[in-house]
Amino acid sequence: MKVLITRRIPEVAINLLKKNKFEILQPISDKPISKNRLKLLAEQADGILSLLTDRIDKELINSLQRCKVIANFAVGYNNIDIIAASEKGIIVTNTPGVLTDSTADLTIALMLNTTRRISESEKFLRDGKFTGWKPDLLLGRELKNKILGIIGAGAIGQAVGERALSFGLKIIYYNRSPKREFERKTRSKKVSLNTLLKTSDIISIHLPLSDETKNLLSKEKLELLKRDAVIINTSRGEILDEQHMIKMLESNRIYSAGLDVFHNEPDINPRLLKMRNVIVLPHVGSATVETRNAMAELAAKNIINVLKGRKPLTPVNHE
Ligand code: 8YV
Repeated sequence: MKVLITRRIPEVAINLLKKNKFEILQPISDKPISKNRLKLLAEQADGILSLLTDRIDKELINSLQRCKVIANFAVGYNNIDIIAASEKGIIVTNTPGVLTDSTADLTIALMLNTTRRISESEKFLRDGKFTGWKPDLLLGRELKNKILGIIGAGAIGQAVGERALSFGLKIIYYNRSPKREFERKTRSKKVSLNTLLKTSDIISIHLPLSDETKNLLSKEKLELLKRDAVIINTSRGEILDEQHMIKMLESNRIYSAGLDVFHNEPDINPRLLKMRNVIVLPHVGSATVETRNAMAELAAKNIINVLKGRKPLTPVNHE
């Protein structure tokens, strides 16, 4: 049986698949695969190991001849038309759990960076502007006793909350269902989205992108934020109205933003690059050696399981 791996990923996945006697179809290039090439190779594949940079839409899914499983190398799967896959009886899997800690760590790094102006301070020094210590040089804000609003208390949101507790942050969260164990551990409280936006000093977004969450933080919702609020986003750019957030940052209506995700990646709105109070990162939430290896391994195991007639480890659709 043949498995298409759409782009170069850690060797561990390839080794595992080969050990299980699968033939690998893999374009050599490290660039995202073109639409045509994807279609051509996918037609021959029994399983596809896809990346967030591949658009697996209805048209592609309907053209698949023998594919039984699409294993996405990501926890998010907004690049795949799940309904079309389910209709065709194709199992889709993702990589939850293994990237929780790396993404939560990066979220905290962005919180510290924005509030303590780390990137800005470093640039200041590198630009030769550090001419001597001053009592008011590059003053930031403390985390202790500030209110952190976690939007989406899934695994990553909760891991952020647990870390935030040790910085003295007070935690509130917005989620469909209450998370009692998380509340107990972090002394946090579930609130409505509006209350969260109105009361948080820092908001951190941890929702998957779907029709319901797209533009959840609309212009109107963003306007509920406190005057000096900080926005952290390590989930998906499209969850908020980026244009409006930019306006709020430009006019200092909010304090700062730490962003790992954007609308139209990798084409970042140039206005974001000009502001000193914005930290921009190239979608590196899960970018550690350990995590990327674990993601590759989990994706490969999902393919192996399905193609050997076993249950997938982490399915996102159910037969
Ligand atoms: C990855 C992510 O950087 O898992 C996700 O949903 O956004 C990140 O972990 C990316 O998806 C790798 O393909």
